[in-house]
Amino acid sequence: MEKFNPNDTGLPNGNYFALPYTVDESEIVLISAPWDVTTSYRSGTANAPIRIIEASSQVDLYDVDVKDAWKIKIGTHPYNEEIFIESAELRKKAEKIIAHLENGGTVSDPSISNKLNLINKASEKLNNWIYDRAKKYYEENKITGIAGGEHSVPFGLIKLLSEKYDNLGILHIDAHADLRRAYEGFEYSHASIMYNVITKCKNISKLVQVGIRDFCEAEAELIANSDKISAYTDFYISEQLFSGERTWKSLCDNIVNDLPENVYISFDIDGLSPELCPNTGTPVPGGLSFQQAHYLLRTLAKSGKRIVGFDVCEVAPNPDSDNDEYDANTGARILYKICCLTHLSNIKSK
Ligand SMILES: [Mn+2]
Repeated sequence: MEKFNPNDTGLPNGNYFALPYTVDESEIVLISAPWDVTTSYRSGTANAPIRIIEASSQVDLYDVDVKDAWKIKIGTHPYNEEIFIESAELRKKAEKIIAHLENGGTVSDPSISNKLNLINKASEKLNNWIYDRAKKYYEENKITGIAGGEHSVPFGLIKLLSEKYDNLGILHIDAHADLRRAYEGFEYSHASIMYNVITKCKNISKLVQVGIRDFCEAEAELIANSDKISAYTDFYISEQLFSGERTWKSLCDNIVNDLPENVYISFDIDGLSPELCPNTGTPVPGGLSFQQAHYLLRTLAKSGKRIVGFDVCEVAPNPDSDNDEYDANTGARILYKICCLTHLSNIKSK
């Protein structure tokens, strides 16, 4: 610790941001979830945690909102290689299921339903693993963040927090609504995370979605008919800004006002403009700029509301691409900003 110099480039040590803190002494613990089983379009996000760890050693630790931000004790839960290996094996089965469905098959065909069962069970096991790890950390008054992996991975953490807090709100930044019911037969699909959260977790008082721009009729109906969901779609946001009706500040104030006191941030990297995450699983034109996302997160942290947990998902470095480092770089910077703001919001609300 005496040797740590926040002005140097970080020396890779296997920890996020190359920070020197142990998990025991940390106030925030990051759990890696290298899981990529149900992504439908382009895979690769299982590589993200390791690649974000690598890229994060290049992130400067100065933060405009937190003095001496490098002193925030951010710890790294030991990387669990077994998750990565199991994910790779299940991914092959998932690809067979997806191909079968694309060729007109159904989920109830016997060869398929067996594979589906296996995947749904394994997803549950992962959810429980994260739930148990995070539970221990919250008992020690630590906050947990998850680095995905596909967007199904935070379910266990959100479930835990929905039991811990009477009214939990979710700030969900994403290109997709993720409100599909068991997409392609996968009960814990990346495209179903918020459907599962809304239907299976208690005490979720509000889901506030920002940047969504690619969703189906049934999801639009669910949003329209649920008083728990507020959606600030990409169309709505850009219309308000282009017409001069609203400023980004006034939209961010509204978004934050819609949330209760305790807030979980679920950040799908594809909520950002795809130039910032060119290799993500399902990139969609449009989306938030990096600065808009920053401003929104800062507005939340300074509002007096408390960030109680978070995830950053769907970062998808792709070794075959020549710009793949950029995805991990963006992911690392978003993750660091959320860590800093989590710290800030918890000091403020004390
Ligand atoms: Mn998502």
